[in-house]
Amino acid sequence: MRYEQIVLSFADGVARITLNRPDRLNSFTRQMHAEVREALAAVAADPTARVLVLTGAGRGFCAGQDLSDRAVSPGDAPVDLGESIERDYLPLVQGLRALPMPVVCAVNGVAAGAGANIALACDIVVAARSASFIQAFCRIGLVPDSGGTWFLPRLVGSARAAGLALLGDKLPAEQAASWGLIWQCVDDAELAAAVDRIAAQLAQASPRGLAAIKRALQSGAGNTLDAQLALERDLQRELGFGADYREGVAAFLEKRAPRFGPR
Ligand code: T3D
Repeated sequence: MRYEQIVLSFADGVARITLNRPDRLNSFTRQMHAEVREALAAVAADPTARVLVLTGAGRGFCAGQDLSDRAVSPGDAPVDLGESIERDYLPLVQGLRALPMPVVCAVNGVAAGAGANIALACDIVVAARSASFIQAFCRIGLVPDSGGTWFLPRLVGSARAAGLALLGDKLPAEQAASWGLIWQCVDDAELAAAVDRIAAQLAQASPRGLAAIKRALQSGAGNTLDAQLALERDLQRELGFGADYREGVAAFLEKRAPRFGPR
């Protein structure tokens, strides 16, 4: 596929998707959704890709749905937003969560509406100090989607989730980090280097181990402690039989860096 609204690249085990409609703050069109879906499939299918970085071009990360795509003038036929969610946003969030490799979101600027929640669907979120998170849905009479009503209370607790969702105020990146909404806030000039460091570290780790960690953390949100203990046992058993575990232990004992196999 030839991409027009995103850029997809691969280097040194790191796949990178850059949302690329900077003049519209990388808001989502149907075409951009289709391109991201295609890119996620390409990343999943590439055995050399060990981590995915998601970011935006220009001064914004993503302003959610492109509202100029919506015919909402009086007299226009109403748009079926449920259809849009089903076709585009739901598979996007599910696709990010289901990827076997960790996804690092580099929030380079404002993340609003679905753009904010797509960032929260990623495994590690690093934001530039000038970035912000806005649950803009209430400003246009909508409910947070793309998992917002699921992620927010789990990440920051119900009081802060309610404030963010009901007021739609801008949450600066630094506060997002101090609330535990994201992993880290760094100076703007440091964002690329900080994300590259994290991506390189993940690309050197055991791909099977990381995939299992991602799966276990996701399952934990819906499991009882007993079910989660059983899942950890099963994953540990599977990993313990694998070459990466043997290599990791050997490398530790030989005081050298481990060399893990492909995913
Ligand atoms: O519809 C469905 O399928 C249902 C699913 C919905 C999911 C959603 O995401 S709903 C929420 C949609 N997003 C928003 O409501 C956010 C709208 N944008 C804003 O509130 C502001 O742009 C920001 C707070 C994000 C940033 O403000 P600021 O002042 O930094 O930038 P700006 O001047 O508003 O935006 C710059 C340009 O981008 C501007 O165009 P212009 O005037 O230079 O020609 C602006 O219109 C455009 N832009 C920003 N966001 C969107 C957009 N154009 C279309 N759609 C956008 N979402």
